[in-house]
Amino acid sequence: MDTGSIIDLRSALEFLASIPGQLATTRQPVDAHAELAAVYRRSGAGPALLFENVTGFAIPVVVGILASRERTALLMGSTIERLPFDLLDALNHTCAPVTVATAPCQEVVIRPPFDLRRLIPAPTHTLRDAGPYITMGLVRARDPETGASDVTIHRLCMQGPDTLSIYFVPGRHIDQFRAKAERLGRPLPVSISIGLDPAIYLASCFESPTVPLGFDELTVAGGLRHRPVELVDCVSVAAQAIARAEIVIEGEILPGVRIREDSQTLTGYSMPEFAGSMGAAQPELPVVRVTAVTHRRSPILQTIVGPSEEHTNLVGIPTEVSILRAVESSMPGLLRGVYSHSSGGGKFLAILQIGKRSPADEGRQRQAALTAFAAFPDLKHVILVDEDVNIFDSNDVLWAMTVRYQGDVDTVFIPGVRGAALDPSRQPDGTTCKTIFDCTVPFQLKERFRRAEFMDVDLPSDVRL
Ligand SMILES: [Mn+2]
Repeated sequence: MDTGSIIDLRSALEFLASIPGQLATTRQPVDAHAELAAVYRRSGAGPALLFENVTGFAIPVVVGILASRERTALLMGSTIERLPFDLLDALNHTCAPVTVATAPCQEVVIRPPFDLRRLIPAPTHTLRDAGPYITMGLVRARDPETGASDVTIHRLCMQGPDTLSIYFVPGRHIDQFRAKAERLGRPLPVSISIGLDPAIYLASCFESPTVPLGFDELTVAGGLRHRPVELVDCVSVAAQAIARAEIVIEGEILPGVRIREDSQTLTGYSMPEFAGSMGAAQPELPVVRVTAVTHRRSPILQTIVGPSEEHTNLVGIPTEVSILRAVESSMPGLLRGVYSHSSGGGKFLAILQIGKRSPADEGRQRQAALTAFAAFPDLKHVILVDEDVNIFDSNDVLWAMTVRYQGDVDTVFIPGVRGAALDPSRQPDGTTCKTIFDCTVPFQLKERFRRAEFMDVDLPSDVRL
């Protein structure tokens, strides 16, 4: 199979099933309440894991489709190293979505009354979570003033039979649409598409300023697949959903209505967050009133268990593209590779592989780091290494930091800069110190720092690794 056959979640699962070690399936019964997430964590989050028998539900649940960089690369028809370069190409060659008249996601239509909590096996991740969460719900809405469309993944907690809370990190585009609608006293129609071609999820995770307000991220998914994403009109609201989604929740974000995120449990917690700790429950969240649920025949619920490599890939790979694009446009050819390291959840730490070509490139590596901070405002630490360092191997990066770096002259502090809201170590006023660790060799000294080079040979046929 090749990636040309991937048009939705189920074709992606078929693709993964054809590659050893990428998809595991269990038929043992598992409870969506705290157990499913725990089993996935216990599995080591290696292969994607399909739970076929979720207690009390007819719908299976799949976790971890994008939980390894290698698998993500395979699904995009790319490689671990090429991923940000190929995504940048998609960003430069976008393809707009099209609307289709009939869609697989509407093979089954469920109208009120219903109870979401009995319909969809959304996992509760830990015993202290605020409730069952839809974590891979791609929310799509239109700007009530300009008509521009946006897609983003937001955490959605089931609060009642037809009620979801929706959490927006401040500044997110659909929250701006919601605020505009609220000022007009109107609800904001939304579709929530679940279980998608992984290219759609990856493209939806681009952030400003790379994709400004009014930029439809689905055009990047179309660029990645060289084929437009198909949309369909919702059956109950003025919104559009992903036509080949497994499940679609239709609804409206109500104006002037708020709910406490942990209103059902009062634990003070929401769910595990990407930086590794339990998230605080938000005191007041907007509310989605669900107007219909549509799905394919035999649908599959896709979910993500965090904090995990899956978060890192979803957030980090688009971050790499933002950095790559900015550095490429000002200093073409200098940046050989970029990795948004998982220790920063794909947001806080970037490793830049720099290829100095002449004495004139000396110092451009630090300019590249400054450019990276501008391209992605949440970025906190940048480690600069040479082209002979494997940026995906933390041992190799620490080797460069140990033998090619002097703390007093190769560290650049940029104190008092506004930092990421979710960085636990930021100052009380929200500022942070951005730091550049320049572990590159001065151009003039490159010969002296040459790594040992061994001959390129094949292994003896009786040596098994
Ligand atoms: Mn956007």
